[in-house]
Amino acid sequence: MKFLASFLTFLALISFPSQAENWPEPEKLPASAALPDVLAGAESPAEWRSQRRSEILRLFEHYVYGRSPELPKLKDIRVQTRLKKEMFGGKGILREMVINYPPEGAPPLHLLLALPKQKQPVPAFVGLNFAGNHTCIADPDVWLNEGWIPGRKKGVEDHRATEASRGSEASRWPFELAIERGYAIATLYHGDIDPDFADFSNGIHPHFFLKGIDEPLAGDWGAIGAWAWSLRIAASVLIADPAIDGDRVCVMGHSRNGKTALWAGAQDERFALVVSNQSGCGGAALSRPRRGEKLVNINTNFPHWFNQRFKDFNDREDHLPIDQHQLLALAAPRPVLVCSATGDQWADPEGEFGSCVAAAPAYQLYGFNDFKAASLPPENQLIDSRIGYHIRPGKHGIGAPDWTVFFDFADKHLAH
Ligand code: GTR
Repeated sequence: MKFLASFLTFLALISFPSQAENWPEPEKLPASAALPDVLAGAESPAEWRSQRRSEILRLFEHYVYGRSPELPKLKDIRVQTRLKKEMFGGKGILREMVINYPPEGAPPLHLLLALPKQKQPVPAFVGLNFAGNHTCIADPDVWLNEGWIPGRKKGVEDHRATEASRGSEASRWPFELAIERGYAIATLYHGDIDPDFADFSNGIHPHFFLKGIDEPLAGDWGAIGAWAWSLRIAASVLIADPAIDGDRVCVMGHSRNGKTALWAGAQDERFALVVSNQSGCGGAALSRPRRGEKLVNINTNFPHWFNQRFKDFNDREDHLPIDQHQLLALAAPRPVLVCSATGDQWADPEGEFGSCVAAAPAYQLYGFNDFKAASLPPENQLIDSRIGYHIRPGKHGIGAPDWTVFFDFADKHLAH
């Protein structure tokens, strides 16, 4: 079996030459307690873009999230509107779209979109939800998801949604507030493309396995990679939508979906702004300090989120050739906002803040006099430089007050 896997890896390398990096196996990488340098000598945006940025991106693919297939072309994406109606006291529109994309048989995505009713195109946030679009608003016309749903969610029986789950996560998706603020919100369920459990026989992954193999190779994408891919497909659809301002599509996410938003924003520069809400380990939080959730925790509890190589850094964080500040740096020069909560030490607010500090050189290269804060700001005080940071009191979660911070940050950075 081991021989077969090595042979298939070899085949993958010759068929995808850009995968053929000559990087050492994780166990051969040297230890360094210091954070890896963001710029590594890049002295201009041109040097950053042509060399260092792409190197960091490939390092994250290789050792952390895995490599994703090429994004489907817009002409191959089919969008059907299954719901369109006026809502929110006549001030907004609610739409739901079914998105099909290659390869043939890939699981369809369902994109729920709430937007202000107006003639001019509006800026939009797109983010993944945890349990189906029907949980994001209590509306009988929204599609009741028919796929696998995590069992611990309200109104879920045997991992299937019931009518009782409609609107159960509505507090996380303040559509009316968005409409008042002049933004659209689009959301899709991450389980549409890959249900959140450790099994690679379902969702999108098997569509890309090499013939004769039914499990991921060391460098293949995990769930976060697949979820990020679905956000990028959604971005293609939103950018092409005449109601949306395609230059102002922002990607956001909470927790595991925050890790995903950062990875999607890093790979896809069509996202004009990136928001991470309490994304923690494998998201905005640095891995080296080993506070809160550690690699060994995340890789044990969620073995399907990252690629297989990432596990080789369990309890060996110092050997990582990158750290999470470089994920933020990949958003440069686009605005990126990192939000923490004091009561969410599992996501390590200090490590999330430390990432912002260490990512700043990439922004400074572009002339942004960025992120000068040396210690955590007081609660509820937004640092609104090009890298933004905010910490609020309270626990792990997301709601209207968090979105208010996102809109304030976007207002400042995306104003025309
Ligand atoms: C936790 C996990 C975190 C975070 C969170 C969530 O159990 O340890 O990394 O992703 O779940 O997504 O709510």
